[in-house]
Amino acid sequence: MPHIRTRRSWEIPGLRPTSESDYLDRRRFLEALGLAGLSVAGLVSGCGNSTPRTGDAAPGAGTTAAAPPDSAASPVADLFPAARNAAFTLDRPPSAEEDVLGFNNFYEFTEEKDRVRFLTDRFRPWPWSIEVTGLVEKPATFDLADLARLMPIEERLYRFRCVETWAMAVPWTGFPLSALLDRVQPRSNATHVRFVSFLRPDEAPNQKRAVWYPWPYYEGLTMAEARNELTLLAVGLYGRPLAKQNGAPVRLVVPWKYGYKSAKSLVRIELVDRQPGTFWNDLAPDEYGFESNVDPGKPHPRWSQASEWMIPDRSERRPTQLYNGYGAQVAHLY
Ligand SMILES: Nc1nc2c(c(=O)[nH]1)N[C@H]1C(S)=C(S)[C@@H](COP(=O)(O)O)O[C@H]1N2
Ligand SMILES: [Mo]
Repeated sequence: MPHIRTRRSWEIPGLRPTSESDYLDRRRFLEALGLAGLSVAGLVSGCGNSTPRTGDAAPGAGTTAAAPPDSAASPVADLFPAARNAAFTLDRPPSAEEDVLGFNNFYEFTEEKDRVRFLTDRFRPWPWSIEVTGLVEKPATFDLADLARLMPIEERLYRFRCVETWAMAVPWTGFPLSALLDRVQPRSNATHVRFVSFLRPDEAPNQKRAVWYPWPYYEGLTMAEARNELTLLAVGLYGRPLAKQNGAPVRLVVPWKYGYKSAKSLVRIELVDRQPGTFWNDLAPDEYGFESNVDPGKPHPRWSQASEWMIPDRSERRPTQLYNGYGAQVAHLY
C-alpha cells in the first residue's frame, strides 16, 4: 500500500490567514486537492497580505519595465493631457510612472502585483458603458467616451495608500463623481452609492480560476463621501488614458481611504438607501471595514498602520497621515 498521508482539516495551511506567499502556496495546495472552488471566506486571506511573492516588487525587476498604455487605442486620447488643477499638491515628487504601471492590485487578473500587466491582453476596455441607476430621477447608461466629453476633466496630484502599507503619489486625470451625480439627480432617500466592476471571465483570468471570490468586485461610499470634492472618477494617469492594469477605462479614486475602496473598471454605479456590502468586507469582515479611512492609529488586525513606504522602495518608511493627509477636506465627515 502506498504511503498516503491524509491531512486533518486543521492541518490545511491557511485556515488562519498569514502572508500572501502562504496564501498562494495554500491556493496551489487546495487546487491540488481539488478544493480550490470552496467558497470559504476563511480560506481567503485578503487584500492585505501582501508581500509580493515574486521578489521585491521592484517593478519591472527581472522583467520588462512597464510600458505606458497605447493612447491610440483609446477614443478619449484627444482629451489628454488635461489641465492640472493646482489646488491639489503633493508633499513629494510623483512616483515614477513605470512603478505605478508595474505594481498593481487587480485581483480579476492575478493576486501577484508585478504580473497584473502581463495578464490583461484579452481585456477590452473600449467601447465601454457605465450605468448609473437606483434611487435617481434620471437613470442612464452612458457611453464612457461620450460621458468623458460631458464632464469637467482635469488632472490632480493625489497621494494613494493601500491597506498593505505601500503608497504612491500620482497625477490622475478625471472628473468629480459629484458632477456625474448631478446629471442623474439622486433622490432624497439615497444614502449610499454602490460601485460595481466588470465581470468578464473570458477576459480576466482570475475571474475564471479564482472562483472563491464573489466577482464582480464591488465597493461603496456614503452619499457625503461620494459627493466630497476629492472623490474622482479617473479616466487617466500620467497624462494618458488609464492603462488596463490601473483600471481602464474608468475607476474610482478616493484618496483618504485605503486603496481597495477605489474600485477599477466600473460598469455600474447604484444609488441605494442603505450601507451596501463591499468585496473585502464580505470576504474578511474582521480585517476590512466599510469606512476604511487611512488612520495610523487603527492597526489592521495583522499589522500596524503607523507607517508606510512609497513604491518601489520598501527600505524607507514614513509616518502614515490621518486621512492620508486629506483631513482639511474630509475630517468633518467623521
Ligand atoms: N476591480 C478591482 N478594483 C480594485 C482592486 C481589485 O482587485 N479589483 N484592488 C484595489 C486595491 S487593493 C488597490 S490598492 C488599488 C490599486 O490600484 P493600482 O493598481 O492602480 O495602484 O485598486 C483597488 N481597486
Ligand atoms: Mo490595496
